[in-house]
Parts: sequence; structure tokens; C-alpha cells
Amino acid sequence: MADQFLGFDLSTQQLKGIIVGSDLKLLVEAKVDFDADFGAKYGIHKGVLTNPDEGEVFAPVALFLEAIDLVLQRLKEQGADFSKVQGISGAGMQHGTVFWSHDAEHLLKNLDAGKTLLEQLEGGAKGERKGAFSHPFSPNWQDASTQKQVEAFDATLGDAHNLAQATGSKAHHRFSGPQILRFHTKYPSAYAATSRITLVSSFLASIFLGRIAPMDISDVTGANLWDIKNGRWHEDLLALAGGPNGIDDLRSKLGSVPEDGGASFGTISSYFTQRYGFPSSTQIVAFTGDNPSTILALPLRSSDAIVSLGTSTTFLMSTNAYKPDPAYHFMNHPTTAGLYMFMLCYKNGGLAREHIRDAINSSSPSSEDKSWDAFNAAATSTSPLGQSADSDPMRLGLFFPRPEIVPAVKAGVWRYTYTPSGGLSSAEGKADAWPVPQADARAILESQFLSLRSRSQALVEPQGKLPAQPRRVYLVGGGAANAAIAELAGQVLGGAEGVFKLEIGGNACALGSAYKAAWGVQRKEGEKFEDFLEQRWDEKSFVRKVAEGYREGVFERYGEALKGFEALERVAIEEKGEGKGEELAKDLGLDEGIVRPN
Ligand code: XUL
Repeated sequence: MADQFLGFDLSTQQLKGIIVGSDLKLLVEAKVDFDADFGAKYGIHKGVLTNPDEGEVFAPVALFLEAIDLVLQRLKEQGADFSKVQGISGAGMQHGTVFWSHDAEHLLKNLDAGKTLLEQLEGGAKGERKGAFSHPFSPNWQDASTQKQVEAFDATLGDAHNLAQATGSKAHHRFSGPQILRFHTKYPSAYAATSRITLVSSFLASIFLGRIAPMDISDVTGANLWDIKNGRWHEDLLALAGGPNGIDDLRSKLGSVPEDGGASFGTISSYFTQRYGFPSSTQIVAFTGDNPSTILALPLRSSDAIVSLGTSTTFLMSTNAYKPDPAYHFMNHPTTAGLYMFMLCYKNGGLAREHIRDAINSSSPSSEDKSWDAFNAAATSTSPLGQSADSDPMRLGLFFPRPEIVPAVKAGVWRYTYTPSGGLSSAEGKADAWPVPQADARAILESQFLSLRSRSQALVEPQGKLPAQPRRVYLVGGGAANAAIAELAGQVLGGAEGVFKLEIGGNACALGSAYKAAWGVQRKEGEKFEDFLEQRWDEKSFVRKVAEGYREGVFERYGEALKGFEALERVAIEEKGEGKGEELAKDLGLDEGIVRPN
């Protein structure tokens, strides 16, 4: 195949690389699994290090550097011919930041192809050489150490609604703005030694470019710093995050943000042409966040939804309606001006389901069993909402082994029954009403999908004669292969045409990046990403229907359950909601740097 395109996905637990041809078909893929490949060296668990006392979650930047050289080596071992690669793009886990030193540009520009990236860019464990980073770690999206900073962000624009209106999201612990604010409070000298701050996506782009790459127009909206409607940094929020060092200092650390998601930042660094044989003309096309990249793996139409079932669960839609709300996220679309990405992001996705799977398996003879068979059988043999007859109470639960983002509550499990006339009553300890753990299997899937349905209702439209629901539901990520999950997705969320799964490769996010690279290099003047993809899209071989969507009666039954589900969330928030507190930015000792709106 003549022209080829390389896409990356640098996520919490792995770095994946995928090469596609201009027909979008997958040619080669390889991955580095952080725990399996580097767990012992870096002491990481599930890709990260933690400091539970402060709620910190972070990853060593050195790990990312080693993974880049290793994934390229593995792609080559798989038969990749890098001399055919015309364009590279990539995706990074969102919100994470990398802090570069004042030597970074020089080091990036003068890499010696005979040495590894790690040898040349890392400062050494004891800082024995000049390194490219002012801080050895990148805060991870699971970090929850920034409660004070989050409050200061919401307060700077008055409240969470105003912040969501301006930046697409209320303040979140993991968002880069609050993270940067905490970083310079905790590490003032490292902040002073920082020349540039990149996201994980633009960090990866910088390595391939050989100089510090700009943030992309979509991933930048995961920072609580970008004024979406006006397309520029938000002055008041920059002033807050910049603190005593000032707004101009932070502005220059963050750099400018090109509007065109298909823009080439330039050609590949000579390190990669010499060491791996890429042509010197290979274009580096804006790298974006992992969620924005995932929506590029499909020609997503309005009312189509993607459910990404990985470590986190995310729900993604592409829409031209900008209706921000503190309950969810609006981000700039990664390729198409005027479109937005609607996103819900849950911390308790796959891990919460695994807890119940393990509890069910532990009561079976082979207690080490990690298979989903018993979980799936329990989920599909239980009737919707645990009702035998329409008049029976509905079983509704919330399962958050970790603190949750949607809604913002501390860890906990809630098992209740609900009737529209009588409301909620606790089913805890009532084995007849709620046999644990068997009933949990269906209840957790229903709960996860009811939460998605409740929050996306305003964005879906009637489908012909059918009630408002997605046209199609696409499942991606590890959980997409699970038949019970697909079945329940269709029952609860509907889907006029059904529930579908991507058939091309296991990683939608890296594919989306490879497609973006192809579009960036091969698009005709003014050609939109959606049209580019549609023309090359081979529906029959790229997607497969895995479950029915809308089922008359069942969909409406879940519609009735929504009221009970929303009431249950209020119970959880009352019992374990994240404290709002009254602490404002002045408590951080940063009030001098804050410019408040009039
Ligand atoms: C999105 C989020 C996660 C990460 C996971 O807001 O925090 O989905 O992007 O990689």
C-alpha cells in the first residue's frame, strides 16, 4: 500500500500504535503494556503511581519516553514499513499535563538517533544531566487532589454554571487548569523552571516533531481555561491558574492553539527518520485527546452515540448544539469547526463491573475465574429492573467502588427498590428483594446505562415514529466484546437501528488518530473530515450489529425507571456528595493573582 498513516493512543495503561492505508484498512498494530513491560522498573500499578493521602494519581514521564521507542520497535517487528508513512497523529489521555524545562527545545532539536529518547530527555534519577522536564511526573485524569482549586475555578466565574457556559465544563479535579494551579502552589520552583506546559497529546506530538507542539483545539477544552465561544484563553481563568507568576507567564507556557484540527505542525524530527526510517516529509498532524480521537473512528452522524467501555466509561456524541451544563462536558470537535463533542465521563466503568463479576465467580467452584460467563448469565436471566410483574417494585442501584464524577459522590454502593407511587426504599440486607451478588449483575449494567440515558435525553431526537433515542449506539473499548453489555445497552438506551461494534482493530482511539493523520495529509481544499471518512468507509467490513436497539415496551419501562434513578442519585449525593465547602481562592493565598469578573 503506497501511502500509510500512523496513529497513537497514549492512555493510562498502554501506548498503542496503528498503521492504516489510505483506504483506512488496518495494516499493522503493536502496543506497550505499561504494567507488563515496565511495572517493576517504575513501581506503577495499572499504569500509575498514587499518593492516597493527597488523592494524587500520576505517571512517570520517563515511562512514556521508553514506551515510544519500544512501540516503534514492536511495530517494526510486526512488519511495519515506516518509509511509507506520510502522516502521524495521536491521542493522549485527556487533562494530564507535562512540564518542560528551559532546556527542552534544545534537547528535542538535537536528538542523537544512536541513543534512546530516555537517555537524552530524562534528567536521570538524581538529575545528573540536563533533562527536558521540570517535573518528572504527569498528573493523571484519575487525580482527585484539587478540591480547593476546583472551588476557586467555579468561584472565579461566580458558579459552576457560568464556568460550564464559558469553558464547556464545570471545574473538575482532573482538568488541567486546577491541576496547574495546584502544581505551582505545591512546587513553586519547578513551576519557575518550566518553559512550556503541554497536554499528554501535545507532549507526544512534541517528541515526533522535535520541538514543543501546540495543544489541539479539542483537547484544550479539557482544561477549564479555554473560552469556547470566543476561541481563546479565558483571561480570568488564566489569571487564576497563573497565580503570583502572572497571566502572561502562563500564557507563554501554554502557547497558542491552532483552530484547524487537520493542521500539520511540520515534518517529523530527524531522530525518527534516522533511527526508524520514516521519510523526512512525514507530516505531524495535531494530536488530540483520547475521547475526541475516538469519535473520529466512525462517520458519526447526529443522534449517533458512542459508548467507550474502558477503565473509565465515556459516552460521546457529536452535535452542533452547545448546551453546556455542570453535569457533563462540551468540548470542541477535533476536526470540524461548529461541531462539539458531548461527553459524559465516569470513573467507575470496567472496574466496578469486575468487582461484581469477581463476587459472582467467588461463589462458584472455580473462584479464580475471571470469565464473564456467570456474570452475563445472571444479567440476562434476570428480568428488566428485577420485576416479575409490572406492578413489582423496580430494583435500582448505584455501584461506585471508587469516588465517582457523575454524580460527584464518594465511593459507595446503594441498593434500592422503587415504585412510581411509593418512591424509593432501601433493599440493603433484604435477600428476597435483592439477592446479592446475583441481582447486582443486571442492576449495575442497568444503572450505568440509565445514567447515560438520563443525561443525554436533551441531545437525542425522535427517530421516525420512534421516541427520542440514538439512531445507532456504537460500543468501543474492552467491554464492547461482552454480549450481555451490548444487550443491556440496547434495552436501556434504545437505538433505532441497533447496537453496533467496530470490527476494525481493537482500538478505536488509535484508529481515529490514524484517520485524522490521513485526512490532514490527503484532504482536498476545504474537504471536511466527515466527507473524507464517508468516502472511504466500508460499512460491511468495518462495523457489525451486535444487539437490537429499541424494544417497544422495554424502552418505555426504563423510561419510567428514570425518575426513580434520578431520585436515587439524589440520595447518594445527600449521603456522600463531594463537599462543596466555602473555601475560595483566597484560602490558597493566591488572591493577588486573581482578576475577578465585574
Ligand atoms: C475524560 C477523562 C478520561 C480520560 C481517560 O474526561 O478523564 O476519559 O481521557 O483516558
